[in-house]
Amino acid sequence: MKRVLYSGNRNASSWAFRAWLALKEQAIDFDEVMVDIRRPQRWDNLARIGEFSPPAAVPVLDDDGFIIFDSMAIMEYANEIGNGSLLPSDAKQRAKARSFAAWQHSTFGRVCSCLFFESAFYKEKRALTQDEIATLNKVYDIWQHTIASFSGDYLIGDFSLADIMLLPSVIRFNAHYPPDGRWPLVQKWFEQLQSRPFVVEWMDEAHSLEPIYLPGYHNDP
Ligand SMILES: N[C@@H](CCC(=O)N[C@@H](CS)C(=O)NCC(=O)O)C(=O)O
Repeated sequence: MKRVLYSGNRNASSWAFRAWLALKEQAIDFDEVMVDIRRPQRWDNLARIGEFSPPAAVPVLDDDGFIIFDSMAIMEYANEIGNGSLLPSDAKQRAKARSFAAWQHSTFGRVCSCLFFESAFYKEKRALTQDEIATLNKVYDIWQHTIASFSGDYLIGDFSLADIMLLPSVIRFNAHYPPDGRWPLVQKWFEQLQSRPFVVEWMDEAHSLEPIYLPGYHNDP
């Protein structure tokens, strides 16, 4: 029995981070193959992934020859073969956790899209525009309200797939515009999330790497 996660660079692959973290949090054994997704080797490396996984992207989980692709599917699978604790037992709460996870998986990347995951590791961060600040204020309001309505330490009560899905956004936003005292529950949530041991493990490695500079950060918007 061999389980292999094809993952990506710690300071670039936010989708691999999510799959990796869900597996780790569920104490599931796996080996990891790091796929270098930096340009220009990215294209050859991902083409090799495409030989066994249709989207030719990471993450991919090879579970004893059975291929599961896409971060969301791997996270759900980790929860199902683990102890199931990453989704709330209450149906409405579970639906809300899935709502936030699905939003991140579909269109939430458009929120301050120039603050990509890689930029969280840049030595010099740029100042945000007024539009970006207004957008993040709204996002922090939504998160504050959501945390308050479930009265737990995480977004939807206990630690869940919603937290894992949102974590890379938490990291990129926090690196540029940490929540202040207007959002005390968001501040606490950010601290709790970022101090989880496996998150610290990934982030320590990410910070030790040479930053990956991408166009569009300093010029935009
Ligand atoms: N929806 C996919 C997105 C995966 C994805 O975009 N992965 C990036 C690396 S973090 C990648 O491999 N991209 C390849 C490409 O865009 O061609 C998932 O959730 O796993």
